[in-house]
Amino acid sequence: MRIVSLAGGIGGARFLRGLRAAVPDAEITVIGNTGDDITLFGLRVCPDLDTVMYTLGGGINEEQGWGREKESHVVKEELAAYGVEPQWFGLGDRDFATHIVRSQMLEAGYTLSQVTEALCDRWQPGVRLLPMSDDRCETHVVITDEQGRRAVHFQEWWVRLRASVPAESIALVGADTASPAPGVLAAIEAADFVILPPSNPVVSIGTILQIPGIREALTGKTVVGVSPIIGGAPVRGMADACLTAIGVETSAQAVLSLYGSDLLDGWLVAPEDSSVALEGVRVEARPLLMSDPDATAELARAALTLAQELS
Ligand code: GDP
Ligand code: FO1
Ligand code: CA
Ligand code: CA
Repeated sequence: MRIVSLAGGIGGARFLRGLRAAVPDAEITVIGNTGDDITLFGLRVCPDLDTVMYTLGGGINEEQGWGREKESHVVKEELAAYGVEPQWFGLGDRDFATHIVRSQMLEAGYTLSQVTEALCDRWQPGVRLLPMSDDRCETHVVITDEQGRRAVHFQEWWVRLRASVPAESIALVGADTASPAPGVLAAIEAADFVILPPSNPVVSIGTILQIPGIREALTGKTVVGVSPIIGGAPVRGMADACLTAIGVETSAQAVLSLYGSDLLDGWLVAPEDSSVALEGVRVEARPLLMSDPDATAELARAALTLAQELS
């Protein structure tokens, strides 16, 4: 069985862990969001790729959901002692090593796909992890604060401002000229079906869908999505602030309509959202909380079963 999944960070990674457990023999290709990527201290940081890699590779900080377990922060403290900015982004020592390897390889001329493959050689995530694109495209958010109206990097809005300032708009800078990374379109083409985990519909899945060619490639496939919104609120994170920025209500219904029936064939919602409907899409209610590995594998199995029924 060949499965393609698009993924952001925490929601995507946790779902994928359940999917891998549900179908250990399947060939799973993950197309990861790189819109969150940022260069800090001269190093390239790819939060969502790393979250997937560490989560599936057994190195994630489980409570936090991102970064490494058993982490220390000596380098961060030393950088702060020099007054080096930004001090609002918390890179740990173990995590720094990943960014050093990545940056060294990028500097030597390797593509992000090649670097990701090399990093995954160590972590053995059990899936093929591909960045959505090897081209640099980063999510920016237009805000108005005491410095006036300006665009800031997504990480500055998300981490420094904790999405407390309304996002007036969200844009993926560089998307127009970006291409899908090698293997992305071929994996979609070869897939038996495509599963959208409960990742952020705007800054994770929505970002990947903006890379020219990806959405079009998905149209011909059987695609099943899992709602990240339960009973009018995101399970965690600030997806509501992102949805508001693009004029979409925070509900399983509105996210379904946003994706649309040209993309989705099936949509899993929580029992409290069972009235959700859209012509051309089979909607089913299932427990959507990824509270433990068993519940997550059960959710993945439900998505798979629906995809198999629809394909
Ligand atoms: P991020 O990049 O770290 O923000 O992670 P993703 O984009 O992959 O996923 C974030 C989304 O996951 C949020 O909108 C959450 O609502 C959703 N999410 C987190 N945990 C759960 C869960 O247990 N069940 C469901 N259905 N959604 C979840
Ligand atoms: N999220 C935070 O809220 N604060 C941080 O200091 C922070 C550091 C960080 C370092 C590496 C990494 O891979 C992720 C990190 N994140 C941090 C998460 C990151 O901002 C994610 O992109 C967002 O949570 C949304 O996906
Ligand atoms: Ca993310
Ligand atoms: Ca379809």
